[in-house]
Amino acid sequence: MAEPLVLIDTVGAVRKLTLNRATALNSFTAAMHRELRPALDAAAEDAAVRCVVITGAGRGFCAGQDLNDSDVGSDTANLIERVYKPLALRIASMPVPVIAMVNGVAAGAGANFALGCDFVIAARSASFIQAFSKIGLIPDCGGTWLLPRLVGRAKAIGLAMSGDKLSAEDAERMGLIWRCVDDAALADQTMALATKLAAMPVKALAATRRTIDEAIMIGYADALSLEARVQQQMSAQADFREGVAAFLEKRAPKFSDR
Ligand code: T3D
Repeated sequence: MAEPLVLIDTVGAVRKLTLNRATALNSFTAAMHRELRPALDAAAEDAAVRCVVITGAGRGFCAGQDLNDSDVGSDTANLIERVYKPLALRIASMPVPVIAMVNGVAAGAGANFALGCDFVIAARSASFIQAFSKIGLIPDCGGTWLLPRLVGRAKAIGLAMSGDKLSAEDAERMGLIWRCVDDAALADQTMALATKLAAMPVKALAATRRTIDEAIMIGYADALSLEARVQQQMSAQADFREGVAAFLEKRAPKFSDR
């Protein structure tokens, strides 16, 4: 039987998805997308999952679209509408925090797939490449939206036009990613963060992501009103009552909403 193209592991409340095409640096094929989307949907639907970690097998994270796949260049708008847009939106709408554990090179759509996650933790030896310009394309999988928001227009244009490799250290310094850590510490530090997030009120964490993303696009007064509406919803959840009760009773909270 062929090996799965996405390995699925569960450790406590953390679901780990590993892109598994190491010989091609885990570049995306139609077949891999057919496994990845259902794996993300299953994690979203499983009430026991409270954090998702995505990583790559072997020495790479993901080299973007597999340039050998039959999909390439035939009907690109259709490919993006059918595959990359739903993938980016799936990550952005996950009901729990998502961490990209970037173990090696992340290029093209693979880089932007990682950058769309809530946290990017990268090994010191990893790198990020907006490889699109080298083959006459523009950043996709959310890159044109994400890059200027993460690092500002000047750096976004520089990264996207040059297609230069950015080290994990520089990515952290630039504010493109959350953390760069020693290679040997990557798995442990990622799992420590994932376990911590999984024990937090994840419904509020997902609402935090949604509200920040929306607030970026609206005026100050509208953002304040949006905060009022979302906070109203959050304060009606069991997690809020539990958080306040735990604080007052000087005990650790036990959150359960999703
Ligand atoms: O129509 C559309 O396609 C629109 C959609 C676009 C979305 C996109 O993601 S476009 C961007 C696609 N990705 C790239 O252009 C990156 C291509 N890869 C590279 O530039 C380099 O591989 C890296 C800089 C990422 C890593 O370089 P290096 O020297 O560490 O590794 P390598 O030797 O180049 O790659 C190792 C193997 O992976 C190699 O196979 P081999 O020779 O050992 O059999 C290489 O061909 C394969 N590989 C790497 N990236 C891809 C790939 N095979 C297919 N597609 C890839 N994207």
